[in-house]
Amino acid sequence: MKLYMVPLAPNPTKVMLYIAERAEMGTEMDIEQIVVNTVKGRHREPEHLARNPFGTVPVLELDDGTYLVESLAIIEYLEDRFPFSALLGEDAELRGRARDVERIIDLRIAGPMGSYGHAKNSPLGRPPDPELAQRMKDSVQVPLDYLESLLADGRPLLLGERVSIADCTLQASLQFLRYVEADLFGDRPLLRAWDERYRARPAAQKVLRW
Ligand SMILES: N[C@@H](CCC(=O)N[C@@H](CS)C(=O)NCC(=O)O)C(=O)O
Repeated sequence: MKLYMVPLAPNPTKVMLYIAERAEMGTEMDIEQIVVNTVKGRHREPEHLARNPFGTVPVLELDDGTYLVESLAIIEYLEDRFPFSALLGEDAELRGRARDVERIIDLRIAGPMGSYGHAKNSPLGRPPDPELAQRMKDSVQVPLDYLESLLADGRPLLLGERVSIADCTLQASLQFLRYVEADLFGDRPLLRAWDERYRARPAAQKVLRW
């Protein structure tokens, strides 16, 4: 299989973290990672549009030459294909909770964090937009409080002792914020401690560059 990706972007990074976490647990998936340079606009060129008409990354090319173009669908496909020691957890409750927290992060935090980063200090050269930045900052307060409250029982990771797709999705967005030298955690010591703990993991050390 081949994963078309670009290192800094959150959606590819969450899949890369997932693959690295599985490798640390002993599941080698044999996925070649190929950079599509989005800064140079390669994702909008015919070669990439033939893989994914929406022109986004990540894209997973399966062994039969077909493609998956949604990051969560890619992760769930890999969970199904390599079920031993998978990240979602063994029973329905664990899997439900992992998906729930991952969706909250992706739908309520990741998007606004990306927009906030671009509004503050866009690596794509977009002009600063203080009004948008403030709106995005406001919109992540309740979901960040929710994550802080999850960690209040002393769990080391977002779902407990075991790493989950929620950790991968949140950390992928945080890397982008670090790159643009922005921070949205505010006064949330448990999330800050989680961030340090997660970044010390071998999988994170292998994938994260910022
Ligand atoms: N829903 C898609 C979103 C993919 C996406 O928007 N990827 C971004 C990088 S994080 C991208 O390719 N942006 C380039 C563009 O939209 O032009 C997923 O979860 O994979």
